Amino acid sequence: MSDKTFYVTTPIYYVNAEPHLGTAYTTIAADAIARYRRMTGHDVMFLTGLDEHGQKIAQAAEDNGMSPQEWVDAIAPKFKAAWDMLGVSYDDFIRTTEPRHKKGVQAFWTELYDRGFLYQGNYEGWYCVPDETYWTEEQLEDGKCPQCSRDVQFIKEDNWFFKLSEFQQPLLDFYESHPDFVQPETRRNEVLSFVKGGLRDLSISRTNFTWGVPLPFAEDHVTYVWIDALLNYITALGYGGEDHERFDRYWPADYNFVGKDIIRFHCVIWPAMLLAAGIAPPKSVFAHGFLLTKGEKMSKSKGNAQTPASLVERFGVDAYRYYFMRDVQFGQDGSISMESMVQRYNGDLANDWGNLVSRLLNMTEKYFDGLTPAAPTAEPTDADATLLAIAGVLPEKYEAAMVRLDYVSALEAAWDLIKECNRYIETQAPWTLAKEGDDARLAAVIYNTLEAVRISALFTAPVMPNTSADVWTRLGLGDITAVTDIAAVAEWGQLPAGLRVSKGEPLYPRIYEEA
Ligand code: ME8
Repeated sequence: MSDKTFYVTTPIYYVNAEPHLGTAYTTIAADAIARYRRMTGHDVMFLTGLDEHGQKIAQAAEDNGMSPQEWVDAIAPKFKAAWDMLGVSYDDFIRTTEPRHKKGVQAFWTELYDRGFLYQGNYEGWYCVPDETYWTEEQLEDGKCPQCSRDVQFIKEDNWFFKLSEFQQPLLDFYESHPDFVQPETRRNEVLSFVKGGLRDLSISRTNFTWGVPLPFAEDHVTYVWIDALLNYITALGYGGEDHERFDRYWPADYNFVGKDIIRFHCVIWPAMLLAAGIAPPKSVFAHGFLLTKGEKMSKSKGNAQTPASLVERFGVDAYRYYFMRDVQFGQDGSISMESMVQRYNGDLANDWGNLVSRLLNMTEKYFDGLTPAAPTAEPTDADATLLAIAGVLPEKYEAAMVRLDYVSALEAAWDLIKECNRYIETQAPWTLAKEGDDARLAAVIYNTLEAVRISALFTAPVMPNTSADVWTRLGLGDITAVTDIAAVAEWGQLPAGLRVSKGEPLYPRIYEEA
């Protein structure tokens, strides 16, 4: 096992409804970096899962005439099926109703209790069930939830509290000494000004319903669902259980990926909880933006959410993944539309990538009986040198983009090579070389383009794993998912001679219909 570890997580999604484009977006982004890190030789742990407790879920179950457990058991497979359909290569899938999680939550409470960070008090204030968030009277806007504008409930309960207010300075010190903790920069500023504004103690238990993890020292209280949920990132690794080998190995996480809607939980409450328990916070919380359709946040509650399945049916899995990673800058809001999806598909995928592979394999079939020619021995021409140079800088450019989670630039770097391949074929015109009987140059041109396509497939693999595996198979190469040193495998000249290539169906048949 590699000693370089990489641990990335998605939020655990509420099981009040089925997965949609927004939740799929975070999950695909996490999948792409997880896949890439496996290709750079990291021992990767990629966690996703479900947030199954709390009032909102209990309510959804009741609305559907089921017990909460029946309800979550009915919805959970839909998430797994959606992620399987989207090629999400998670290493673990946690559900907060699992015994391993409950045990970890209780161990955490015992730790905080022993350390003196919990006390009993009365809570009086407002609560937004859809957001599972407490609000004070002053925070409400026109008497509604300031976040989602929906109705709030007044609650008055005996609760247990976490001394969050004691963590203002420790958090500010932590942000100072860990400048990469909150990403991107704009989010960091938002978090800093929030914490500087002062922190109140946090109610961490509820008594007016039972669908949650009981506090070990007060069994009539169930854990506030957000605390329950945040702990998944460590309970999945065995925190609080007998076997914490995975916890020792992977914690602290490299990234908690979240949407910008939930940064206060992840960048304020979460690190404070961990500091209180004597556990290191994650190295980084990366907050991405919202997918907007016609200028509005797409969400389950607004009813403007589409299912990933409907788009996958139309465009295919890899095109789906490509579109969201290529068209929306990770960290910023991005508008998505059917028009731009069709455009990306036809332009980048059908024309640039799919067409290149088809033409090239056709020519290999036609001119070389479907066998890869040998690497050229003649001096490279200027055109060859340009192609080689672009292939040569790709690993570094790609890595530089991926350490910033800049998927757009990473894909652009891969496309620099794909586009150059197309230019190269046009300018070198293998069909003319064939006509003129210049066999040596023809072999050189075909070899070089095949080699560049082999390399392009490596760097498109994290986002488009199926197509890349397919391209490698068509080239007669082995299993691309077995690559653990992408930079070494991408070194020029490794395509063997005499491999049998196969043409196959077009990778991305053009879409003609109107958006
Ligand atoms: O908040 N654009 O779960 P959730 C982009 N259970 N991403 C979006 C999106 C949009 N329009 N809509 C949703 C929860 N998301 C808690 C999390 S974690 C310890 C507990 C994504 O089902 C985004 O990642 O409401 C957001 O953070 C997440 O879905 C919220 O999912």
